[in-house]
Amino acid sequence: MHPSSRLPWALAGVVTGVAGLATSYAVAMMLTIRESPVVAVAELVIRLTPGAVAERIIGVVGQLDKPLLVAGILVFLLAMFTLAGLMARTSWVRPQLVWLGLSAIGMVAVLVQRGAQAVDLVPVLVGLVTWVALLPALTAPLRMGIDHPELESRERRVFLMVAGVLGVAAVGVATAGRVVGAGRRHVVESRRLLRLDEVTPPEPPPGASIGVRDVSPWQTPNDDFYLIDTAISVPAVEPKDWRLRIHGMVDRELVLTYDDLIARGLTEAWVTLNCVSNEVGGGLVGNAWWSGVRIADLLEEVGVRGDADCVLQTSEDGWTCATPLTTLTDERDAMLAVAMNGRPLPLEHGFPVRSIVPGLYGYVSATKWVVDFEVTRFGDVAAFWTQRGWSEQGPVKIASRIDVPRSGADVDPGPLEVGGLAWKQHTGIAGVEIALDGGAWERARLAEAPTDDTWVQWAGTIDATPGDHSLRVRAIGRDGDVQTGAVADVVPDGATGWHTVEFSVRDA
Ligand SMILES: Nc1nc2c(c(=O)[nH]1)N[C@H]1C(S)=C(S)[C@@H](COP(=O)(O)O)O[C@H]1N2
Ligand SMILES: [Mo]
Repeated sequence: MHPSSRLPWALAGVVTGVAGLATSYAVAMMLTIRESPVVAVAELVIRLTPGAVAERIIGVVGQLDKPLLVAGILVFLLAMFTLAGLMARTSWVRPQLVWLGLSAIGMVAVLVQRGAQAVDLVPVLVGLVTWVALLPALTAPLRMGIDHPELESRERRVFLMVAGVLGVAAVGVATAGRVVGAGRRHVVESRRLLRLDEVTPPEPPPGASIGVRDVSPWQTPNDDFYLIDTAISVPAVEPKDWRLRIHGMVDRELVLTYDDLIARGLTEAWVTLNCVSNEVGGGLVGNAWWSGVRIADLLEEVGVRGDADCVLQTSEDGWTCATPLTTLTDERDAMLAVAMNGRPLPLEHGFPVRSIVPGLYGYVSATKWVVDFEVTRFGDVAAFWTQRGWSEQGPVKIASRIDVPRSGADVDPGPLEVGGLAWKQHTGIAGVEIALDGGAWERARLAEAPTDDTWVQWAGTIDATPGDHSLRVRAIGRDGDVQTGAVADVVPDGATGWHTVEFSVRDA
């Protein structure tokens, strides 16, 4: 047999494979199961990846990590589909083993998800049936061609026609499923129609801006706010379906609906949120006007037992974090936020409800799509990132950043306005100092911050003389803490070190 005849067999495998993905995707969408099996597998891979490895990968590919992972899985699938098609030339059984193997991976991935139900297996089974039934049907004309060489070219035309029709049908089925499911679009619509009467629009305090061009704005717009989470597809939670269960070491368990929550009245505050994975000088930090319900009041309502020391928070997609009780019950107004910068939470920032706790990194506090509060003890639980080598406790470390000049900038000689931001939430910033070319620390000017829970802009003027220079910054907390220059990695509890930028001054 001439080698070119392999091609249609490979094509048959790919068309069958894609058709099976399409039917399983369509069924998942129609049953409004949150994820297709492929996405479930991607989430399983994320769960199984050791924290340090994940961190390094994110360091290299940045926010592209998830699209790359899904793309990688699809490439792997295409290879397996091709293999199954080629196997079908000589064996009836072996391609079925490929389909069974792939389905088994899909089933495991679906079943280990939080709150998995038997119905979640349906999309995988539909995909499997599609695969098993379609490949023999599709390859029948090719087999005819082998058995009756005189018919080969005719059979091949038949095959190509059938494959083409199936390919189009697969796309059609997937699209139809999307249209029928449309769960996410409903939530987008619910969010658009949602009226939160008590939410007031953000008004940054007049003194918050230092007035230096290109320093990041004191208020971070929602669209520019960094995004960090392990969810491949953004959970779509309708406010009317949302519940928060508060249970564990409490006197009276409580299940709140969205309306129950809002009925308790809103508190509002500027709070800066940052990620423990933020590198020195990095952008995984933002400041927003949050509106929500005080967690302290809710915990008082349920009656927390004396020997509890944390709340294990769980999100709709099964992510967890453990937050110290003291930070949820003291005067800092930790909240279940429903609005961000005066608008209902964007879906990707946790709609309809997320936690915000001033003074803690997001990974131990800021649960998006939060659905469960278990009052418990640190000794009895292990949260998502803690299981992966990050610290149990995550108070934010003092930090400062230079926004102007940018690293590598070319500037004119003369007086140069420099500036940036500094933060140590729930302690506050007392001062910022800058040093040019490793010289003495000089005091920078500080803008105003409404509370100790936000970052503060700073600025300074330096004398820029022609040549290459470096500028570094450090902050001093209201508690007297001077930001250390000792370099520490983001793992296990946040980076330290002075942000330094290199820049050049042109000749006069
Ligand atoms: N459900 C869920 N909530 C989560 C996370 C997550 O992976 N899943 N990541 C946390 C981390 S590590 C951070 S830094 C903040 C980021 O919040 P943002 O994406 O709104 O900026 O969310 C926290 N809440
Ligand atoms: Mo984070």
